[in-house]
Amino acid sequence: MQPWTLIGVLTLLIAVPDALAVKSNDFKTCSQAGFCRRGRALSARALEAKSAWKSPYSVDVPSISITPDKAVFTAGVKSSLYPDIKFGLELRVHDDGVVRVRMDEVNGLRKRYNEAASWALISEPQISQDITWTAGKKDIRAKYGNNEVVVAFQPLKVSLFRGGKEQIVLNGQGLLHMEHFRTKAPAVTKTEAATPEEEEGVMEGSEDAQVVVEVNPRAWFEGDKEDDWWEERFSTWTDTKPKGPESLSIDISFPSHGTIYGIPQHATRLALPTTSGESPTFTDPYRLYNADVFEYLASSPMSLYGSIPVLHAHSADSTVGIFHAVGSETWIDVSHPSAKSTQTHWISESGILDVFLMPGPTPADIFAQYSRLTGTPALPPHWSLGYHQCRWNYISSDDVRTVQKRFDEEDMPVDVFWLDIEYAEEHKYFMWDQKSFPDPVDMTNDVAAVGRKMVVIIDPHLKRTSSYPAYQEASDRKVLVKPPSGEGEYEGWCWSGSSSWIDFFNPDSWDWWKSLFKTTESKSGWTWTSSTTDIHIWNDMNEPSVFNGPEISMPRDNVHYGGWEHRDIHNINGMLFSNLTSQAVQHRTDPPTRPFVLTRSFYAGSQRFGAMWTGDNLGTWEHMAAGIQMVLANGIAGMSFAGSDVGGFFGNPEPEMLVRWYQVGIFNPFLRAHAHIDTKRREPFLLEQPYKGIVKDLLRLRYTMLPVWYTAFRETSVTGVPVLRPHYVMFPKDPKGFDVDDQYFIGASGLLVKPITTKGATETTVYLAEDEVYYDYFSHHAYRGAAKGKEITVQAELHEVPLFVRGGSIVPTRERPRRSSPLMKRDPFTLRVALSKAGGARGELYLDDGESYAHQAGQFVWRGFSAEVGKKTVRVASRDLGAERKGEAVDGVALASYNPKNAFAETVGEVRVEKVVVLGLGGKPSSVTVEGGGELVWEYTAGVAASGKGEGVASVLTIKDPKVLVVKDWAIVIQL
Ligand code: NBV
Repeated sequence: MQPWTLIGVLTLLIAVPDALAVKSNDFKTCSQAGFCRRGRALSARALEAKSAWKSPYSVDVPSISITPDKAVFTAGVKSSLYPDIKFGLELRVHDDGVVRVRMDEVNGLRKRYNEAASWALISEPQISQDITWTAGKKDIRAKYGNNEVVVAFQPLKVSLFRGGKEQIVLNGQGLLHMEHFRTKAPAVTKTEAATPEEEEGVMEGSEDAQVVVEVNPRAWFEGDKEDDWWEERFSTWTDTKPKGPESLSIDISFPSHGTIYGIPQHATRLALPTTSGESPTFTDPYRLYNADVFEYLASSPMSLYGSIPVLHAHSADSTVGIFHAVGSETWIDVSHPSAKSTQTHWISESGILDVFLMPGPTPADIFAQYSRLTGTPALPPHWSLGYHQCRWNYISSDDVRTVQKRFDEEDMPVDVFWLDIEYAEEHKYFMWDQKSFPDPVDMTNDVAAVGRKMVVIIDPHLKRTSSYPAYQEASDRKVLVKPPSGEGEYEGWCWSGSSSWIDFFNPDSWDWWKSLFKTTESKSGWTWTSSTTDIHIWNDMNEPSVFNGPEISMPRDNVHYGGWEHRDIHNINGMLFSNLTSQAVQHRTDPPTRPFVLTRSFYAGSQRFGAMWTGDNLGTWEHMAAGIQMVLANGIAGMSFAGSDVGGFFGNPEPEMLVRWYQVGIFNPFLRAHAHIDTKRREPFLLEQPYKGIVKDLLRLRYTMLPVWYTAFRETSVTGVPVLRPHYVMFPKDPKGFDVDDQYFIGASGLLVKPITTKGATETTVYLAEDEVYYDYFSHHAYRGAAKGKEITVQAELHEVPLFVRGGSIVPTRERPRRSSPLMKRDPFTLRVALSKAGGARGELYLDDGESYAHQAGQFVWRGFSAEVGKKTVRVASRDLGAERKGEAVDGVALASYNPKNAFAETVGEVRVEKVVVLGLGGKPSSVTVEGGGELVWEYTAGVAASGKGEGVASVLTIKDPKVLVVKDWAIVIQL
């Protein structure tokens, strides 16, 4: 039987449901997860008790201590319910104003998982040197700059103030509850719940579990029964919960912020809808529990493949953020007590409280603060910003060659061909199926002949057979995840049948995993000699997805390195796989090469290791729109290099939908078409006209804009400001833009796009947030926004994608169609100068070799473009930003070692600017010259001036071949 026939059968059995809908029964709702139910019950009791509700947690004042450098505060915390249980609170103020609040149980029966941050953070943050502490009777305050953090003693409450205004509050609603470790008591006798008043009399000295059982005086707070404390069932699975209850509940409020964003990944609006309070949009909290959710819903708080516990709270005058470094399953309730405030309630299954309060005050500040903690996105290889052609599956090496040939025949650009799981014999990744892929190295070399690459899938499940080196070596090294007994190897079911999983928390697995990817032979073990360094990697199924496991994942009581249970690290697990794989790909060559690794599962910090995609979307219009919202949300949590499957993974999109999906895709940072094995082939060359021509133009448009994308990626790799910028990031003070999530800007380029995601559309509205001129990218029609925001209506027939250049921007492009992006390396540039209403424009261009790390040693070209409008002249100039910014500390090494005559710059030394297009001039020039040179060839079409009030086609000055080089300083003078 052919492997794909087998897979067809398998998918029918495992994958394809009766109807296109998520199998909700496979996944828990909050009420089916013991700790979530307990957490929500706690908040329900608090709500009912109103002002009588009082958090039992308080600071043990005599234990307070502050380090001599004044930056670290520690204190004991007590719970009035369990006086003998000790908790420790630690608060640190970082030098950028971020406050880290940690709380753990001290000398408990067991240890809570406290290593989540160590996987997410790039280094131990610098502690502030500039804090004044003032201790009062009721609280202690740390003042630094314009900020103040206040720790109230009884009940414990931590608040962050800026400019005297309360911004973030922990435990303001009294929902903090760290379930301490306990010993299992005999069966519970149900008793009446005691009131807080009754409680006071009985609780002294009554920490003994036996007393809890008989009297249960803590019921007013904890509930009156041991709800799934010691064992939990879901469907046919039983979680043995050997550690008993250890959940963590904390309320985090934003008293002056009415909109929140973040906590990806969910298929929801960017501005997060409510889950509690009055008439919530969703009835379940947002869930963070990395899961392979089959045919997920386009609007739902359900978990998806990745989890980033990062949230922005936003208002017109302030943005603050929080990052909760927790790796276990976490549910987050969101409500708005008023239009201007937000309350959130975080309920985690295990782990310590480790919350970073990011003071903002702008979205850009939050990106900087979060990047200092978890790092910025890696600068990807340049080719990876091109078009990726994938499907499950290209079935043979000849199939790959044929597909490549068809692209070339149709003159459609493409950079990467992908192989899904069927390349691997019996789904033993790395091992080519000899019948279908007899010549993998030749195949890859054929693809690489025009600079293209291949991406091949490596999933984390290892087929348990001694003939499979990856499994056998892992088994010999004892680096596989263990079953609940802590002995032997956990065995689960996945594509490869009976499988085991590497425990990447075990450092012994690291160098070994990296060695597998070497393309040369090694004496010490198996290496992938049947591959080449033009093959990069796709990590799928790393939530991990386990077909016969609870919620299609690993049992929570499985055991990892250090004795931690899977429940403790579940959300971090996928990140370690892509981390190690990306290191492996990086170090195949000496010196290292930039890796491309696509991951489905991710956590805070995953941005350092590569790209992600939004998983198995459906070929529906709703999913197309949701994809945009998800890519925006992932971006603000660090994962800028993101995209969703073009065409939709499931289904057979009709041509209109496919065209619209390409319009979405070319404006995603990661552009890949992909399709399920049961779908019809849908490579763009298979389309009929006019669809084929439209998609070809779209792909070419993407390639013309690669300089914009790469420049935007350079910036995010330094500042963390996302590549796709939603309105609240661009215009934080404009409340009308807070809910906008169907249009966005690309980096700092000034390009604004609104992809169409509805059937039959012929026009759409676009929101312009400011009193500025915006030019249609294609027709040069000038539209005017308004100071208080304005909607314009624009044409959007099938061949049209609404794309605008914001007045005041200079956009560099490369307009020569090529088969792949490496072939464009020496192509000339076009500059679109879009004059602003006030006159003038700015732009940037970043170039480097796109593959190595030489840019970190100063091998790059970074140009700044400007247009200055004077009374009688407009001066368009290019200058060396690398030299200008050299003194700045932003990206340290690279800038400091920059030399304008670096070897990379020499390789593009002859590259010209072949065209300059100036939009919105006030009138026909009398002459156009290069400073120090003669008259240039130019054309002028009269039209609307940027400085005027009119709308309509803008005036266009086209300067042909101004004979200026991209690496040189120059100026073009336009005499009016
Ligand atoms: O490897 C097969 C697929 C893959 O094509 C898809 O992109 C992943 O998200 N994979 C999931 C496993 C099976 C999905 C039904």
